Amino acid sequence: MAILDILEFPDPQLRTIAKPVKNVDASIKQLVDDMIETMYDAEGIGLAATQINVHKQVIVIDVSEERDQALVFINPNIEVVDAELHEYQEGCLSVPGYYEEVSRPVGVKVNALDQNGDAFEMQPEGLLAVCIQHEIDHLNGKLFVDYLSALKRNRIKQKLQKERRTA
Ligand code: GNR
Ligand code: NI
Repeated sequence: MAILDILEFPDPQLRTIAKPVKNVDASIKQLVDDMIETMYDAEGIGLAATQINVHKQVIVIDVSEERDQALVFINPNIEVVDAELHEYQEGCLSVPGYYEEVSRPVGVKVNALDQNGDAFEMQPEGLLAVCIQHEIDHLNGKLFVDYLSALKRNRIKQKLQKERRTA
């Protein structure tokens, strides 16, 4: 297992579109294990492969209190089943230290493969529904700051760049 480096906004690699996984083989299982370890180390509730500069459609999520219920989504497909929007204060390991309200559809249905390559479907609710949409955005090169005004987004970008210069 390995803890991987997480890219930070505005790294242009975060804009890369992830490709579908063709075979859930040993190398994908290794990637999933490393992503789960990296997510727990960073104290995040989710991680998309894009964030560790691997441009494959792989997501890990754990919204459990005990941090012992990791979910794996390979090649996820999402469908909105309830378009009513709910606001949630989102954060992102690629935008460390910033939290802003984002509106997303409250009901979604997700089809994906698990770490064994088996297909499954779920209708997540609450935080899990928010998180899966946030992670699928990463696979499409999108960040939660893209939902904010350009003014807010640029402020966050400049503060992060300044922090990094003086770190
Ligand atoms: O750890 C995370 N918390 C979080 C809180 C609200 C909405 C989404 C998230 S996902 C984030 C981890 C992350 O950056 N995943 O891409
Ligand atoms: Ni994120």
